[in-house]
Amino acid sequence: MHVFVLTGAGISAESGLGTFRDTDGVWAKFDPMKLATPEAFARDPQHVHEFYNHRRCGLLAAVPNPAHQALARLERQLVAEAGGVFLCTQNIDDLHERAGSRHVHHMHGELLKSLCTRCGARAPCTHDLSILDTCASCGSLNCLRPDVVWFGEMPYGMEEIEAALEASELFVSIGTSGAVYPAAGYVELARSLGIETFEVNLAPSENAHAFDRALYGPATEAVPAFVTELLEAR
Ligand code: BV8
Ligand code: ZN
Repeated sequence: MHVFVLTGAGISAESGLGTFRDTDGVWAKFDPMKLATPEAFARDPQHVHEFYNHRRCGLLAAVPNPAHQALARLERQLVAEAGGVFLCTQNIDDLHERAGSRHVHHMHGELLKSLCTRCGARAPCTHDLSILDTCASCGSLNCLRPDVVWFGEMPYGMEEIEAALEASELFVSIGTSGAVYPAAGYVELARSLGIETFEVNLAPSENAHAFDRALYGPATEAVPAFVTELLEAR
């Protein structure tokens, strides 16, 4: 069985990482249009660096939760049966990987990587970035940015995502509000392909109507329950 899983900030909420649109979410304190756009970075790069440096510190102190671990268990079981999980995450954290998921696609990039705006080099990044940094590959000064996809920028691996979705028998959306495109459009694409759709979330998302089935509750309870039910039902 091949399952396509889309995750959002809600799966990492109980690991202590903020969501975007909940009342106490990250964007409630910061305006994304002032921080998560290339224009914002061009206008005030150090301010944007400080926003991501703060979130990187938080991530390094966080640990995966039972929801991340349940998806890693699902992947191990299905791979053992010649199936698999295509885990497409909107999140820029590495909690899926630290929980043991092997095939993770970060469509919005990764907070623990830097990207050189001059030569395109990517490098692991667990430290603060600033305008005083130089690129280890090309030596340019003040050219590094977090390797994340900002509003108005093309998400990573769109063709790979759509090919994986077409090859799946089940589409599962976990911990996302369904507010940001193109990720929010994947459930409609799944439906148009005749693929069963399932939502696992704290509360119904903006596109809850598009799902065949749903399970609501905190991810640390709902995701392990969902995985157990899916593995037992086959
Ligand atoms: C694109 C990375 C062109 C950085 C993010 C005007 C100008 C420019 C673009 C647009 C525009 N108008 C519309 C657009 C398109 C735009 C968009 O969709 N805007 C929205 C606001 C309308 N999209 C883009 O710009 C994208 N690129 O369009 O390029 C293109 C596209 C296709 C083809 C060709 C060209 C790029 C978008 C990526 C932006 N980068 N993040 C960073 O992280 O700082 S987006 C950001 O929001 C996050 O990454 C996240 O992925 C995304 C969605 O948030 P969620 O993950 O869903 O989190 P949220 O807080 O919203 O919801 C949390 C959910 O969890 C809730 O439902 C809650 O109930 C639940 N929850 C909470 N606690 C728990 C829980 N569930 C379970 N358990 C819990 N404990
Ligand atoms: Zn460079």
